[in-house]
Amino acid sequence: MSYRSLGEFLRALEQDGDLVRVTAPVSPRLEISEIADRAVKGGGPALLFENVQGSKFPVAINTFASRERMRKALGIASWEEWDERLDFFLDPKPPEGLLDKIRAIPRVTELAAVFPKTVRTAPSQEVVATGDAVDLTELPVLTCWPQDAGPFITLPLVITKDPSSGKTNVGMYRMQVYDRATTGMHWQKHKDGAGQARGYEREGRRMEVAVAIGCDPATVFSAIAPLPPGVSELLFAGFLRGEGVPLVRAKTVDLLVPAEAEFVLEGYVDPAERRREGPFGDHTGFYSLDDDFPVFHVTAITRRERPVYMTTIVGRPPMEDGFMGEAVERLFLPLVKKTIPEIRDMYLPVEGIFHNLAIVAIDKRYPGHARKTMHAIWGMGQLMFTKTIVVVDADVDVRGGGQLLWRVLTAIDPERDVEIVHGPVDELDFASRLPCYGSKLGVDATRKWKEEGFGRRWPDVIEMSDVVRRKIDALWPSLGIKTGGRGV
Ligand SMILES: Cc1cc2nc3c(=O)[nH]c(=O)nc-3n(C[C@H](O)[C@H](O)[C@H](O)COP(=O)(O)O)c2cc1C
Ligand SMILES: [Mn+2]
Repeated sequence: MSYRSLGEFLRALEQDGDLVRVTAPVSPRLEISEIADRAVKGGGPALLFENVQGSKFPVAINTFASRERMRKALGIASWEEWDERLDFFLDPKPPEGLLDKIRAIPRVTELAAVFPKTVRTAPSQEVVATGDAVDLTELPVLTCWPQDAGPFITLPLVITKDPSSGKTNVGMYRMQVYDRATTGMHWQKHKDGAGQARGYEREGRRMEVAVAIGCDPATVFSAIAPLPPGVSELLFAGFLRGEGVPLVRAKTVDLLVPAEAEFVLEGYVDPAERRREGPFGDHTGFYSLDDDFPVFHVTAITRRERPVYMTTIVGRPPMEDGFMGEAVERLFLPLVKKTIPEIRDMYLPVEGIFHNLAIVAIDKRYPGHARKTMHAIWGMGQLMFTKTIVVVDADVDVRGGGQLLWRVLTAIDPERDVEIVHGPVDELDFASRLPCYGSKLGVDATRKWKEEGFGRRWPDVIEMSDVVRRKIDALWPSLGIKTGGRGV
C-alpha cells in the first residue's frame, strides 16, 4: 500500500528531505509560478507554500516534479517491477496444478481488494459550505502566467457519470475560476468527460459534476491516465495503490467522491451554456487562445479541517507534467505492446509535450511493418494525437539523442520513407489549419528490404570485434590516455 492521502505523501517527501516548506509570504498571482518553475527546471524539491497571500490554505506544488518523486508517488520501485505487476493483469495464465492454484490465491485476493469502497464519514467532508457560503475565491488558486485570463485550478479530478451506462469517469481538465461559484470546464472534445457531456446535451439534462482537489498521488495520477472510455480510473488508482480508493456520497449531487480528498467541489454543468475560457499559458509552452467551453456551477464546497491546495503549473518544457507524461509512457508501454506486439520500446521526449513526437523501436518482420506500426499508433486511444512518429529497428536506442539522430538520418530516403496522413490532432495544437483536424507525419527509419523495393545492398553498422575490445580494455589503464570517460 502506498499513500492514503496527500498529507501522508507530503510527510513522506519531507522525511526524505524532498520537500521544502516556504514560509515567506508569496502571491498566488505569478509569484508561486516563478518559484515553482525555477525549482522544477533546477531539479529542486517539492514545495509547500505555507503563507499564501489572500488565502488561509497552503499550496503544494511540484509533488511529481522529478523521476524519483513520480515513482515514489506511484509506489513503483522500478518500471520492470511494474511490468511484472501488470503482466498478471494482462496475461493471467490459468494456474496449472493444485499448488499453482493455491499460490494464485493471494494475488486474486489482492485484486479483489483494489475495488473502490464506500464509506459513511470522510475527512473530505469535515467542513461543508453550500449556497451563499460557497466561495472559490478563498482558495489559493494560481494565476500562472502574465497573459492568463485569471486564476486556473490546474490539478482537478473531474468526476462525472455517463448518462446511459452510469459509469464514472475521472479526468483532469483545468478550470478557470470566474467568480465565487463558477468556473470553466476545459474538457477537450476527444476526452471522456466531454463524451459524457454530449450524452446529457442530447437529453437536454443538467450534468452533475464533482471535482476533487488534492488526493493521494495514485488517485491524482489516475485522472490523467489515458484509459479507454468506460475503464474506471478509480479502479486503476486502487490497483496502483494496492488498496481500493475510499469514496463517500457527495452532499448535493448523486456522485461518489474521494473520502480522503483535501477539497471537493460539487455542482453541475448546463448542457446549453458556454463561456469564454482562456487564454492560458499551456503545456505547449505557448498560450492557448481563448475559446468557448462549458461552465461549472458550484453548489457546495466540502473540505478537510486543514486542507492543502494541490496544484501544478504547465509551461515551457521541462515542467512537472513532463514527469507525469514520462510515467504515463512507462506505465502504459506494456499495454501498448499487447496491442502492437512488434514494439520493443517507445519514447516521447519531453520537448515533444506528449503528442508531438514518438520514437518507436520495432522488431521488423514483414515489408511495410514500420508503416503498419504508425497506423496502429494513430489508431490507439490518445496516441492518435501523435504528430510525428519515427520508427527505427530494434537495435536502435530510442533515447539515444545524437546517436538516434545519426541512425534515423542515415536510414532514410525522405521521399520514399515519409508517410503523411490526415486525422484528428490535439485540441491544443495551434499550427494545424483547423482546430482538432490536421496532418501527421511518419518517418520509416528502419533498414529497407528487398521486398520493399530496395535493390541495393544495406551496409552493416561499424562494430569493433569483441576480442580486440577485451584486449584493449585490459591494456587501457596502462596507456595513460585521458578521454573524459568516453574512451572505455
Ligand atoms: C496538469 C494537466 C492538465 C491537463 N489539463 C487538461 C485540460 O484542461 N483539458 C483536457 O481535455 N485534458 C487535460 N489534460 C489531459 C487529460 O487529463 C488526459 O488526457 C486524461 O487522460 C483525460 O481523461 P479521460 O480519458 O478520462 O478523458 C491535462 C493533463 C495534465 C497532466
Ligand atoms: Mn476516462
